[in-house]
Amino acid sequence: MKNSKFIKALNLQDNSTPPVWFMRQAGRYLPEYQEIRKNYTNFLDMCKQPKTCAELALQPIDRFDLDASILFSDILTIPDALNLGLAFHEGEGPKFSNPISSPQDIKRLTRFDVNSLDYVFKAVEETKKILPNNLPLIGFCGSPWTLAAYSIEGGGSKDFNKTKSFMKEHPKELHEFLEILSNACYEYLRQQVLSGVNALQIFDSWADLLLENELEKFSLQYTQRLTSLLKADPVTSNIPIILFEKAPKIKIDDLVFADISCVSLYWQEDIDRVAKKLKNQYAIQGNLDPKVLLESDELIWNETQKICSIMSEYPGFIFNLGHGITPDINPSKVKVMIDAIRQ
Ligand code: 1CP
Repeated sequence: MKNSKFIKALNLQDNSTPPVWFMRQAGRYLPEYQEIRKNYTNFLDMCKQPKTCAELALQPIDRFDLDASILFSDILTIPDALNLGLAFHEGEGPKFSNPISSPQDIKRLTRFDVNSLDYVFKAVEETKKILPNNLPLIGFCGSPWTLAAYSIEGGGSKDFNKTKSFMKEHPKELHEFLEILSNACYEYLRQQVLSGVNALQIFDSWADLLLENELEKFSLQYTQRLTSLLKADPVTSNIPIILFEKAPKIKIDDLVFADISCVSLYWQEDIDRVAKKLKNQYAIQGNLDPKVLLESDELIWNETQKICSIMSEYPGFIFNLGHGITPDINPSKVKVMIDAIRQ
């Protein structure tokens, strides 16, 4: 694994061409994904089939020969394990039938039992069995804050107003919930590592809901709690951690901390500026705007090469998108981008 381009980059070693993988590289934009997906009404039922997860994780690797694979699962498995009743209904995003609506709901929460997520750890094992040798597998979780936001909101939302009110009205109980989630994320990632993942990514996908003074208090503090637990544990202490923050109100270069090996830059970040600040300290992953993949081949080629040329002297550069691939992307456009990186 040490010789994989992806792991080398995470260790700030140079590569002749940057390693490449994409957030949401498996998913609805791929016809071979749709072919399997149509056998399930509820997406979560599909996530509970370890062999199917392995097959889905492998699809983008087979198609594009990427440098890293990511576990096929979802960040919302943890709130589901806390009995919030997750389902993905036809044509809708995630919905919790039993969301956190009051402080009492937090007091009443069932204790997190990592074994209830055994289907995820089996998926890791199955994926490792069929991945090419030396191809790293990334495990992941949502940040405690992002998981809390979904749990309180009861699903996805444009404005997350319920979450914002809960934060104002019940900060103490929210902190208790964030602590529960931090410990759950730690146990969850630890077990993913024991099952075979080679790197970890933490998705703080709703960092942008928080104002500058709230971000530290409600999100970073708990992500740091999680990473310090991982770093103190011999099972996980050597596993590189990648942090994705979506549009944080604190500058990303002021926000990263020593437990992190790599920052995954949101597409709005100025990669040139951040690279100058973080050089020789952190690997950087990013950050083409996924919407560029809706444009002409020529534009995709140019925008991809622009990023590669800015980062050509940066030890530890990993090409990625600045957020996940969306279902409206044509896979042939992804190929254009990969050719531009490897040219
Ligand atoms: O109907 C379908 O086919 C389900 C679509 C889908 C897929 C393919 C969902 C529902 N989740 C996933 C897989 C997934 N989710 C992966 C593994 C696949 C891969 O990356 O190749 C990963 C890493 C995630 C992580 C995830 N889930 C995040 C963090 C990344 C990000 O996009 O910021 C988030 C926020 C989720 C929640 C979620 N799960 C699914 C949807 C549609 C959403 C977003 C809900 C919303 O807020 O609107």
